[in-house]
Amino acid sequence: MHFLKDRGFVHPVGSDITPRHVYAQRRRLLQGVAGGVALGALGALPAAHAQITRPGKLAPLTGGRSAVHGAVTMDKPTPYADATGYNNFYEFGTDKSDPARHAGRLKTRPWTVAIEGEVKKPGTWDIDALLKLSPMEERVYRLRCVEGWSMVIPWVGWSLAELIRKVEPTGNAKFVQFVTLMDAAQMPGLARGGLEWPYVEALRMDEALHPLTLLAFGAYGEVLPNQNGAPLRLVVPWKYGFKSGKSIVKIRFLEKQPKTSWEVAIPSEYGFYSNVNPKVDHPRWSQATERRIGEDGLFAKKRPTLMFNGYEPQVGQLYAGMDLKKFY
Ligand SMILES: Nc1nc2c(c(=O)[nH]1)N[C@H]1C(S)=C(S)[C@@H](COP(=O)(O)O)O[C@H]1N2
Ligand SMILES: [Mo]
Repeated sequence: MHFLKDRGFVHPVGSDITPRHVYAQRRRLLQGVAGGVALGALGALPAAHAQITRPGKLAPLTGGRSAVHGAVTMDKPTPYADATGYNNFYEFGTDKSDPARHAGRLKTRPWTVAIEGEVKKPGTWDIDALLKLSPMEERVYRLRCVEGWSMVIPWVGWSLAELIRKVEPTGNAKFVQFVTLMDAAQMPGLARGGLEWPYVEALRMDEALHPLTLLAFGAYGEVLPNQNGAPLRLVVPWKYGFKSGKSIVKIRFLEKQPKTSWEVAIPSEYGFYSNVNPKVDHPRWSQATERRIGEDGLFAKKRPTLMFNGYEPQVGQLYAGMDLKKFY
């Protein structure tokens, strides 16, 4: 029970997690408080929910407790400065500090997301309409980069499944592709090449529909910092970080498995699935352990990487019978 050793952070425990309908009811009650009802009469919100302090840098965007199984890890959240200062967002440069330095120029309004392909309701969503599609939830997920480091980030968003159901995929839709912004005027990294732009990623339909697959609009109780993928990005917690495309502009429903940017760039190293798997080495390094960002003091031990990044109980059955060495 390593989490008991963490200091200064009260970890949520399973019995603390308020089901979403209870939370929603409580929130409605709180909204009614303006009418004069004493707040004390309603009882306090669960303590753990208040543990993530808003950095106070961007517009607030809070979420209720998620009822999705496994949506709140017990691990201590990564300090905001690390989560927003050490990033991969190649459109802004390949150095870990480039996104924080250059993404400030990204314009996140107006912003639209096009829904295309095998759906009964294609169309274009304005970001502000999308924000209201489903109640925001806070999900504290581990994010494990294929490079061997990891973070724990309190995201704010809702399950991608909510949007998928709304646009009604046809029977031909087997894959969901995410196309991210490609704008050389705002993104200095595009000129350098390296990857195929726009950055594209994709999931199998059942992966996309899994309740843990999150469309995130915020983090740390505020709207997403640009360097983390504002105004919306995907977060697939059991896959390597690169599956979680930032600054999405298009979601396409496809019959055939599409190629992803990393597959195209380095086919010998990156496959379509890219599930976190400590037993499958990257061709150039081991994936058995990881360094938790924010814990990298002189004596910080590396952590063992967990199968499916620790989400095996929730997602393992999606891959039952698949050879995970072949489908890496
Ligand atoms: N559009 C885009 N999305 C992207 C990337 C990128 O370069 N461009 N990098 C990916 C990689 S490799 C990782 S590890 C995560 C990092 O997310 P974070 O910076 O919010 O931790 O974003 C992913 N999404
Ligand atoms: Mo990554």
